Amino acid sequence: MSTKIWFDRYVDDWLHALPLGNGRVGGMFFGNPHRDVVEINEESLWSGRQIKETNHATPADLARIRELIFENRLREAAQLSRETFLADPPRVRFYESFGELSIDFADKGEFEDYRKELELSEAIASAAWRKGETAYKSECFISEAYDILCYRVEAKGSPFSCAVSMQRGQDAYTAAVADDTLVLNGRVTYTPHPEYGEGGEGMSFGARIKVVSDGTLQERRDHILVTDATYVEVYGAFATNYNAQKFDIDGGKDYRAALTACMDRVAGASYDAVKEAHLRDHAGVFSAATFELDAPDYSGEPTDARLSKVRSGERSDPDLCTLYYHFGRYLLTESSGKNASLPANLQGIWCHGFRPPWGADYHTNINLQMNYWPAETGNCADAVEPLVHFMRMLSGFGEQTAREEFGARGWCINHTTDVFGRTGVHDSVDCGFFPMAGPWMCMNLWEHYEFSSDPAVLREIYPVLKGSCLFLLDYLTESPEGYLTTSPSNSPENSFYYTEPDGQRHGSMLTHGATIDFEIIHALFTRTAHACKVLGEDDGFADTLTATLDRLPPLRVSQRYGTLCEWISDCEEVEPGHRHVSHLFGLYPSDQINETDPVIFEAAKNTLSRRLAYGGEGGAGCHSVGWSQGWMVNFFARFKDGEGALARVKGLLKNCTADNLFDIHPPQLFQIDGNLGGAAGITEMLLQSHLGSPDSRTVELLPALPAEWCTGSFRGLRARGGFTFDLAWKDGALTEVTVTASRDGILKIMLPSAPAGYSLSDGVLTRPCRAGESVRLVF
Ligand code: FUC
Repeated sequence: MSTKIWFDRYVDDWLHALPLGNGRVGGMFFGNPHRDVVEINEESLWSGRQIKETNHATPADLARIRELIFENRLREAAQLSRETFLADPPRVRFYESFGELSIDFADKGEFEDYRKELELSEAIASAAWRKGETAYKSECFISEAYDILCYRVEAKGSPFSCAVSMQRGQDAYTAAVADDTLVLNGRVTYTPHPEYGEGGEGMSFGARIKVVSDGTLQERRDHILVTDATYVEVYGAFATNYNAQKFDIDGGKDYRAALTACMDRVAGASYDAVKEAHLRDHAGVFSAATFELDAPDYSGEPTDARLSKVRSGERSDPDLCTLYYHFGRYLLTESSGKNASLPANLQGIWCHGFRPPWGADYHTNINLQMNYWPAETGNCADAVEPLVHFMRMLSGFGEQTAREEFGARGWCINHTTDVFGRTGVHDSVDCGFFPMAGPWMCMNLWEHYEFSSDPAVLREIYPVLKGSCLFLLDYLTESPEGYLTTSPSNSPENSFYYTEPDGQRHGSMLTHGATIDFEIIHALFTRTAHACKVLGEDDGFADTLTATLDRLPPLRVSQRYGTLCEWISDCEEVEPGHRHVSHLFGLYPSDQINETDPVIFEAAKNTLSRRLAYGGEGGAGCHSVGWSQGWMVNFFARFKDGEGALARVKGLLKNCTADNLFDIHPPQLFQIDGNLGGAAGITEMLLQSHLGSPDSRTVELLPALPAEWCTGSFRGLRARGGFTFDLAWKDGALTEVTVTASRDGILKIMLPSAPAGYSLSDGVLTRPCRAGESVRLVF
């Protein structure tokens, strides 16, 4: 089982650096023997501040836009949407790097015997090298308990000298305030821009850096000079005056006091004690879910070399899949678990510089949702808590957007948002008009409940679910086809051809009734109706939701392509290999499309084959975009097609993975969703629990096991209903299963044969379980 990413050469590239995090503070460890760097991030450090975004939309505009859409005058509809609904400013601002902590070694001589690694089970990155007769070793971790970054370098041979500094490169000032202490203070400044709005001064932020060494320490203007040392320890604390309870900068928040408190806390502890506490805390997080395959062990080869052999097709390396899984789960726990108060953005918490791709914002037409897919199955549900908070906050901000722009009750958000609560239509009306983002996000919250089966979780999320349903009830409108429909609508970022009344043919994203909308509504309404039952409230509301479902258009098979129709009409696709496969939402993450309806299930298979046939590598087709490949692993797993799913895992590794295993979106941009969607897909290949209804789900074990994974084990896989599974299998067949129930419930497992001492009814083992009980099944 590989749990280490490692290299035997130094490459000065952020995509060769190794990520560390405690949920709130992130670091990218470079391990550079000449000038070592840890690029620092802090989850809340964004440019901008809370603003009231303006637009001119009224419910009357919405009515007119709908008329135009129903008359197929989509260009006019888009124009009016742009004039009325597009927010001012139209874009959200950016998540930013905090700056660079650097350890600049005086000796710039040649180095040899280089090695750099990240041990995922420890969350410690380290590097080792030799300069002449002197052997160096550096290491870095970010403590949860002390909320502090710790770096240590030591030399065996001759003593060394170095300069320790923390620089941001803009809007901050670093000063040495004692022989062992640096202070950085800054205020985010941002410039006016027609797309991003007014310029101004944003949040205040700061760092304290403390240096400990057996050498001589001297303060210099903006750095600490260390001479004659055999070891140097650096402690870094980082904070801003952002307040996640307000979704805004908080003038009353004294981030300097927080930094001092951090430093005081660590001052009384030795490096070893802080490290020990870190190892202990992290061991619990890591060991909650581990995946092992009986496969050749290539862990003695550097990770980039292993990856390049998989890329070239020289070797299949199943054990690399286990490393990819552990890394995906690690990225989620280190960016959203532990001390996090904000959810993982497009890059988790790791970003380079001040203008990361897509601002490293929150995209909510697939990306933020996908980030959390591995959390429940992968036994790290705590990492979902920041998302629950985020959604509760956003639902408050989204009430105004729902009321003023849509004339609707409840709340809504569209396809992007930030840490300041923006909920309007952003970027462009084509893809930006996506009020289905909120209902879709509710699915993540629902899974948080259904996997735990904890009514307290349901009680907490219910108002968010209900508000989203209220919005949809008001947003749905009668369509010319005689159904209730969403309008405007788009099937995220995909276009179809249509003909305007004047006979001109065009492509458009804007439409009414994209298939995904109805699948999302189906998922949300059925679950919310169930929630009413569990909580024993809002009976009438549940009835309204159920009755509304009957008036939605059904899923349909395209006469043109034999696929599932992506839109309400059987349109011609502009880009058949598009990266979004939104109309398969009902297959995964939802459960509406499954083998109980073979016609629709077959059409879903055709949909995926067609996407893949046209999705060519290069450009932004489905083969080149990590998150798209990651989603497809889950689709194939739901088709119970292990080889298809593995092919997509390999597609991820071959086409969409950087040397440090970061997921890549073309052109060479890190985007964390592929890592996380891929990790979710891997667990979906091993265990599924979506069949049935929230009342009663049936677990399937090894539903999509490829031949290369025929022997292995997984500890800590979670299923809906509060069950945790340890599985072992050999030659494709289960050998042993241990299920632990966290709550009283009925366990139902579909099995090919009865385990010793049990019998099956229709291939299903049914057994009531008490909370805390473990059941061992031997085959
Ligand atoms: C969605 C995708 C893009 C990209 C962006 C951040 O809009 O269509 O491919 O992932 O989010």
